[in-house]
Amino acid sequence: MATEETLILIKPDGVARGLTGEILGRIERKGYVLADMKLVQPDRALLERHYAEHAGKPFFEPLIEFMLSGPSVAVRATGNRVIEGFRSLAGTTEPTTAAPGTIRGDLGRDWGLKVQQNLVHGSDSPESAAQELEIWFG
Ligand code: DAT
Ligand code: MG
Repeated sequence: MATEETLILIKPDGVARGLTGEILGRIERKGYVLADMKLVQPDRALLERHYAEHAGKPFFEPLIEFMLSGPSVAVRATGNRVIEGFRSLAGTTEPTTAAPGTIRGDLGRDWGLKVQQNLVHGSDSPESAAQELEIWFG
């Protein structure tokens, strides 16, 4: 399998809780390279592009509002099968049931109904990685 790149976000809850170093450390210890990284306060237009696949779903607006609530850390990470590999490190979407050992499983839980506060985002395919890296890094 070829070397890939992916977009990883440490979402506002991860940054606000001081988990940036912990999460970056897990990515690095796995052996992925942090090829580019920045703290970003995204605007609504950027987020609507990023989450376009979820437009119209009931959780879309709360998700956008949450992502606007504070800065995220955007990371361009590279490595062998990093797209699939980072999603494995992150764990499944709901923190309560994400497997222990994963970022979401170890560090997250559901804060009321706020499933969106699940600490991280990772691109889910080479196509979405290319699109999302363009959105966040240009
Ligand atoms: P993932 O982030 O695991 O790729 P996704 O792409 O399906 O999950 O959804 C994007 C984000 O939207 C997710 O990280 C949290 C939020 N979300 C997804 N499903 C949700 C739901 N049923 N209720 C509330 N938020 C949800
Ligand atoms: Mg997704």
